[in-house]
Amino acid sequence: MAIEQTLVIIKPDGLIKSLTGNILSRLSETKLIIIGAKVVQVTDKLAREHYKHLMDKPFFEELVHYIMGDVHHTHRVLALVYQGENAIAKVREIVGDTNPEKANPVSIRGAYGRITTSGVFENVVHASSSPEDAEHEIKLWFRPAEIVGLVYPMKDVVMEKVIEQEWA
Ligand code: IDP
Ligand code: MG
Repeated sequence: MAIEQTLVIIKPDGLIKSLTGNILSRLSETKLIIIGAKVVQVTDKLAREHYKHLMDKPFFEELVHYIMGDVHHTHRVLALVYQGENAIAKVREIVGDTNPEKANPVSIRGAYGRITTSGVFENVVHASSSPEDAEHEIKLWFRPAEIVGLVYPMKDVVMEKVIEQEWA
């Protein structure tokens, strides 16, 4: 069985419902290890890139607002990278089906997700669904230095005139 990485995002509804600890406990059942974790304020650009496979869906604009936190008035999500054998399927199993009404009731989405009247599935967590998606998503959400260990090939880039923020 291959060692895989997978991206998990605790979406704004997961945070606002105080489900963070519960979700992390459920995911720890997999015995996978966390190799990256951070709180992210999702930009419009990141939201559209992350969900670009759904660009043509009628719920796309609402989905962008949802992941950005506009709907739940909390502009943050918790992004995590899990690593281990068969990580993608193991996490998807605990996370459950995309549609919370169809998801196994003991899965995270089955237990805590809901369908809004406007039709978006507020399903509490994101989890990558294939090795290709996982690689694309992890590279989109994390920089190499934010991940522990060599996960994907890296390259050195010489920066000139980079302005970064420091504590004042
Ligand atoms: P996934 O999150 O299970 O991988 P995707 O098809 O990648 O499912 O969809 C991304 C997100 O878009 C879902 O988690 C859900 O929030 C929302 N979504 C997907 N399909 C629908 C739908 O048919 N109606 C409403 N919302 C949807
Ligand atoms: Mg998906």
